[in-house]
Amino acid sequence: MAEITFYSNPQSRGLIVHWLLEELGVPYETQWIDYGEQMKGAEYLAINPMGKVPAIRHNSAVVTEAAAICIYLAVSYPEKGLIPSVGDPKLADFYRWMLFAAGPVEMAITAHSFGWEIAEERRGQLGFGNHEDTLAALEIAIADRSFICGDKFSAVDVYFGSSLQWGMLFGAIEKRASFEEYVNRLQARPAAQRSVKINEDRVKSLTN
Ligand SMILES: N[C@@H](CCC(=O)N[C@@H](CS)C(=O)NCC(=O)O)C(=O)O
Repeated sequence: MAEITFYSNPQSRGLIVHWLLEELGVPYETQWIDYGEQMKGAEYLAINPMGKVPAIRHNSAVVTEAAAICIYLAVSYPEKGLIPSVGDPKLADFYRWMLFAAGPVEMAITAHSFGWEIAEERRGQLGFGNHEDTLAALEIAIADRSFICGDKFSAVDVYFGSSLQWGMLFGAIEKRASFEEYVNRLQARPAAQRSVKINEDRVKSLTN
């Protein structure tokens, strides 16, 4: 039995974790969870009380939240080189931009997508400040480097890159040249392509 059980739906943020699992190349077993009854049923709520995917079980540990899963898996398999070592200053970039993507970027995308008007004087109270400042920081994170942690791809690129890709796809993040170059570089990775195919095949199998 694989030591990782991965709970996902092919049309979800589970794609982020799926990509990371393919990058790691460790055995995992996927349990597809349908939206609705199954995701909100007692059995799955015992895994994630939010009734949302993705989630993983790794031996006896359960992890939810895509960003937390990315960090957890990268830390759990250090030999795969998907997180800088302790003592390497690049580890600061790893944590900093992972949580920036999970917090302020996610919030900026949500606010934009839902058309939330934010009064100028309330911006200091908001973790993402405003949309423009968030995009400017995103641009700084990937300026003059191939990946967030420099020349070397890591798990933060999986999460950060997915946020950027989806934000642009859904029109919540404008398509700037640096964003597109970075995302194209990531999408060209065989593990990213494999994960997309697995999920597309799953969608096809459900519609046929
Ligand atoms: N903060 C969570 C969000 C997870 C999430 O919202 N997942 C959506 C799919 S992308 C979901 O499961 N929605 C089903 C529902 O809430 O009923 C994460 O980053 O993992």
